Amino acid sequence: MFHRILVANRGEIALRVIRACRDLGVEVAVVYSEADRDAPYLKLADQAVCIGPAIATESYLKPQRLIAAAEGVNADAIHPGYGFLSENSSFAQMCRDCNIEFIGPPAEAMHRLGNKNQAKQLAKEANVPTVPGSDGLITSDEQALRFAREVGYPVLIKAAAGGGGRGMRVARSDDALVTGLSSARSEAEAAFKDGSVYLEKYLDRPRHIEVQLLGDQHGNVIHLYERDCSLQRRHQKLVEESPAPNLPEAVRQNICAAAVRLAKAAGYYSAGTCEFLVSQDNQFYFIEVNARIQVEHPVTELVTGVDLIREQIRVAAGETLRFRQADVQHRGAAIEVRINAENPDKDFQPSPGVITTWRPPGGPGVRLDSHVVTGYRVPPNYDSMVAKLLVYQPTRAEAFAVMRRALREFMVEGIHTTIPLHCRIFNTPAFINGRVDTTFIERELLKPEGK
Ligand code: MV4
Repeated sequence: MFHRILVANRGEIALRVIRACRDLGVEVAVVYSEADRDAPYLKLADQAVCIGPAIATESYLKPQRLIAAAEGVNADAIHPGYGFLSENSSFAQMCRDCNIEFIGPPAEAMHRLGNKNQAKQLAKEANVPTVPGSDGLITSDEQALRFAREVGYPVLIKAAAGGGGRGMRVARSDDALVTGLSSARSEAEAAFKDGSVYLEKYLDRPRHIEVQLLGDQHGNVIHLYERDCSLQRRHQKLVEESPAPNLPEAVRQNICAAAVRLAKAAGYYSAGTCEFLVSQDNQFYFIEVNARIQVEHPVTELVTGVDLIREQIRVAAGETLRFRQADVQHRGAAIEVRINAENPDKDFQPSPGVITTWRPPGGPGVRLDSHVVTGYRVPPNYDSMVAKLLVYQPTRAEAFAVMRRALREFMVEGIHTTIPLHCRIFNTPAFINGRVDTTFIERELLKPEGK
């Protein structure tokens, strides 16, 4: 096991990793920027190291500063959390070149899966269903038009280097396809320094279902079942749950088995997620791999009883997975909502500032993952998430009741949050009945007459 881990992140995930290190009896250091200087979780680590100014490109996103911090505290591993450098294969390689273990997948697997087009090719080789699409990258307008004629409109233009919806364009006609190709290319070139794009048939109102994976460095890979993350706004997830409601058991087993096949084909280890789109008629299609621990990992921890951060650290240290697939039991229903410092009535405008009242819910079946305390100042520089509220109950209906109760208990003053929006979501019949898809939030909750 490691002697000392450096947490190269901030906020709730930094606290989550500090807690896992304590539980494992591993020493832990944490980095912080000047904007996070007074963050209360810093005191829960053995050491805290300032890595630069508030602006992330000069602190949390600066590989050399993080490596220097790790060397300075004599850490033998870095936990990247999510976001920032967590999916940067060059950073992973740089850590290992400096004899510091990167707590994540191998750099080669990260590199290959980071390109969505390559990930898709790999999926096909592993016999994992993918959305009907152009075989490989699009190199001419003629090739794109030919594909669209074959599969029919609408089609979706995707950036190979993209992910989370960046560099995507829907095209419903030849004209829109040609203009969309050129704008998607320039957007991707500007954002990722890689303008390559590919095409897919555009699926109508798909669900977003992802499979949690865990692999060790000895070739063992298991899944920890699925999460439904269909409730999103502009590719920002709002609610995640497990099991996915109304998903036939046979489809569920097939999706989970497909995810494991892909991870094995990629030589993947550590924690990771395989994302799928699931059509209205329950066909599933691989879209991308998230080569990191995700925000919503506690949903899976609740339904399986596995501490994913702890296991991620163990496998990074070279240990063999402690469970076989048959040992992983899924029980009950878990739901997570993301509490963001945003004003849902003002187009989700960020709402940083001092939290004057912070009275989180508690009681049976409630878990709150948050770095916030009363008096905490939400800095304007980073992601706006201030807490993840989770509930766990034997059934989905009971989980909904506890979530409504917990949302009512939750008192926050001084900033706006997404709590009122969640109160509405959990009283919307379509969601209560598990009829969810990726257009639900914008269709059911943010339509003009709904305001
Ligand atoms: C799609 C799609 C429909 N058809 N691909 C959005 C982010 C990226 N991970 C993939 N995304 C989508 N790909 C095809 N062929 C619809 C989406 C999509 C979406 C996917 C997951 C969660 C939310 C979404 C919201 C809008 C669109």
